[in-house]
Amino acid sequence: MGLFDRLKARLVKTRETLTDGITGLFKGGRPLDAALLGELEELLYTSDLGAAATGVVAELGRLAKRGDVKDEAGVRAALRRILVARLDAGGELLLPHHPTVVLVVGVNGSGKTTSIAKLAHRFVSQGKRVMVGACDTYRAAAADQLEVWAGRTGAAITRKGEGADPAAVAFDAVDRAVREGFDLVILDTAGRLHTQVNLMAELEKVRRVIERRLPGAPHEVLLVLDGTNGQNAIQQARAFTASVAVTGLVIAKLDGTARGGALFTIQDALKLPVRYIGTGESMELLEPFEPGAFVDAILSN
Ligand SMILES: Nc1nc2c(ncn2[C@@H]2O[C@H](COP(=O)(O)OP(=O)(O)OP(=O)(O)O)[C@@H](O)[C@H]2O)c(=O)[nH]1
Ligand SMILES: [Mg+2]
Repeated sequence: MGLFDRLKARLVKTRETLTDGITGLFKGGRPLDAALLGELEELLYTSDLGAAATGVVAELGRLAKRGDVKDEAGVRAALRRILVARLDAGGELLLPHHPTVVLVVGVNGSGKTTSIAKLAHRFVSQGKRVMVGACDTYRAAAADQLEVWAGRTGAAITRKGEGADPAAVAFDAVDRAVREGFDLVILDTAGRLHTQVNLMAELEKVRRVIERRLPGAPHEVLLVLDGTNGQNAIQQARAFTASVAVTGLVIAKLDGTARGGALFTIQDALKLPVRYIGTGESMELLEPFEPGAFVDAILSN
């Protein structure tokens, strides 16, 4: 199965809602008029496009008025173009620094540790020297989970005991990576809610300590969002962007959700590029985000 087929297979729920919905709208040779556009807007809402749905349909309406879009095929093609243009892909992580330091943050259970394992796998497979740092020191099991992944992927790990200062782990990991010549350091952090003020402040401290050891680092702060959370992810994400300078998004668990459309609202609201999407639990199931492929996967029939 190629990458596109896999993505299609994983986004089946979102696609079924959208494509079957569009087919349904034009059933019986209905003309493309205001009523149909209104129903299309509702359909986009249902697919969790949220506020983005209005803008998308307004644009379609303008095209229809000018006669540039006339029928179902035209609507599908125009919708594809409009949706692709609304997405911002961050592209594959580049590793311009040695080491490049990536801090990973997000709410509880969003998919941080799994996404880190996937990233480690990806870059180890490319021959890079990768280290993961277990800055989630609240549960011993968290570092154990990361260590299992490190073993499977061939990444090195820096960890300390339960209850250690997360910033101290970050410092040690970066320090060791600098001295031992690693290409990439990925730091796992404990999940936290945006309402937990102390924990949000802790992220800032982790960041400061990293920078003290390696000026310019962390080079990337990735916020991992749970794709099944849909619109809720936005509120959570805002707090993270306010506390720590998030540079990009990873949307995990896009498989098996009818809410793939939330990606449009998330991008609209946060203005942050999506670097990767997670489409399953195993370590190969992370894809660099490609707007064209993504829209095709939720729209093609
Ligand atoms: N289906 C699916 N499951 C995923 C994906 N990414 C993560 N998961 C699952 O989501 C659950 C939580 O993942 P973790 O990586 O442990 O999440 P976390 O953000 O590190 O959680 P905390 O450290 O507790 O905050 C696990 O059961 C993962 O297998 C994905 O892309 N698809
Ligand atoms: Mg975790």
